[in-house]
Amino acid sequence: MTDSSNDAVHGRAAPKLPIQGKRNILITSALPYVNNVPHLGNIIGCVLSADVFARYCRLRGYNAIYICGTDEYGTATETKAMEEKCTPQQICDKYHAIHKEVYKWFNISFDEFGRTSSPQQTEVCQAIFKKLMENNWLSENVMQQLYCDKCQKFLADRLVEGVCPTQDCNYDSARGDQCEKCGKLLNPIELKDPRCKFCRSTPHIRDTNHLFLELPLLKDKLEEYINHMSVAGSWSQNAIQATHAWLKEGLKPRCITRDLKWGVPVPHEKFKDKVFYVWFDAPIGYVSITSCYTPDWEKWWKNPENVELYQFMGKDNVPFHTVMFPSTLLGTSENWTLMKTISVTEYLNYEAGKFSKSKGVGVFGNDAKDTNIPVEVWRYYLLTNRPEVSDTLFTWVDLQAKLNSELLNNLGNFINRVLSFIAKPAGQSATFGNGAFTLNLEAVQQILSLII
Ligand code: B3M
Ligand code: ZN
Repeated sequence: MTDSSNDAVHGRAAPKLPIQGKRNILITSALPYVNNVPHLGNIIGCVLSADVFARYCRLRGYNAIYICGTDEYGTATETKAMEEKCTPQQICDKYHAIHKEVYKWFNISFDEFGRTSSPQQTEVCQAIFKKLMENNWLSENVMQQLYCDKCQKFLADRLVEGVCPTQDCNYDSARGDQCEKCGKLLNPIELKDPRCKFCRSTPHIRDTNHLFLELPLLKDKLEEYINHMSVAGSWSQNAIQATHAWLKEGLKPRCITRDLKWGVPVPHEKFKDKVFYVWFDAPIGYVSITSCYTPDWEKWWKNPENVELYQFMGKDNVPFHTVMFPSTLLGTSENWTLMKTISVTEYLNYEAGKFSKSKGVGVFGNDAKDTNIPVEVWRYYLLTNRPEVSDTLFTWVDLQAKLNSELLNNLGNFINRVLSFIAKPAGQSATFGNGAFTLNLEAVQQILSLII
């Protein structure tokens, strides 16, 4: 038996690998998008919750590793790069460093915090794709998409604006994916008078070929997995509900390619100018980041008999982890470690509304640090206020009240009383440091028996 986690005195500890006969726990938290600074909702929603679980596992003596990193590809990054007038790579470098810094301040105990724009990601993602291709789980289909002649590119749904097609709405700045005024989900080609968000010119419909993962053909394997694991791993109600909502709608083939540049290239002659859809490659990030942690990553990821995979995330990410990602892995016919337990949070709201990265509403990781309130207080507050079964609310007044009543009054008082009690010289006592501090051993024993 080799537990090598402590043996590297110099620099980085040797990576942990599964140990026969021990509980081997692989923990992940959703990979945050790299286009912004994380806010408190993101922190409690994934990284902090998983951190507490990882700490618990290590204390229990389980052999656990905690893997996370930034999700870097896709439209969101390309758009941010346009806004900040730099390259997607520069955006990723900048925000990856910010995320890393914020999580370091929050004392998040990752074993590896990586990124999805790595060569390892390309390698693992393309290998999985090739297996899906070999096994005939992919199909080709023509889609109609808006193309901007001036920008010379296909426009992602959110990058088209126009008049909402809903009769009573007619909102003139509806986004291609959804009208913000009436809430209707849209297909961008339905917009009246569509405009390119970058150059304001009128885009045109063009045919474009894409690859689809044939979820309907994978249905039986997938349902067998869900039915078994949701019981074995005690999935939370919100996870089960979100999963069944997807299944009930009927599984449709899902498009896994995009007409973008910033992504993992599709290794296929016909699709070589395209990249994988960000939600296809993002969960593969868990695997590729583990491969940056250890070259023996397969011992974690292709070892379902000896490894338990626990995944933490916000509720909007559930179907990607309970339906899409397992289908991708099942489709390879390889022996992957599939998720056993999923821990899902609802939303943490801010004062009266929602945290919003794009609108800059809320408390962001760096704001928390700048308050000079110790990180333990933030960790305590967020964890006791964790939106576990329903949304919860962050307010400054509540933070102050909890700090004063629970931490200072209750816990502070308790510790203070304990310390004064055991320091009172009575009965058999032990003296330390020139008699300056005397311990009442009887009291110490009494207290210890209460605690242990
Ligand atoms: N980046 C969404 C999010 O940050 C997405 C999660 C990926 S998990 C593989 O909420
Ligand atoms: Zn344009």
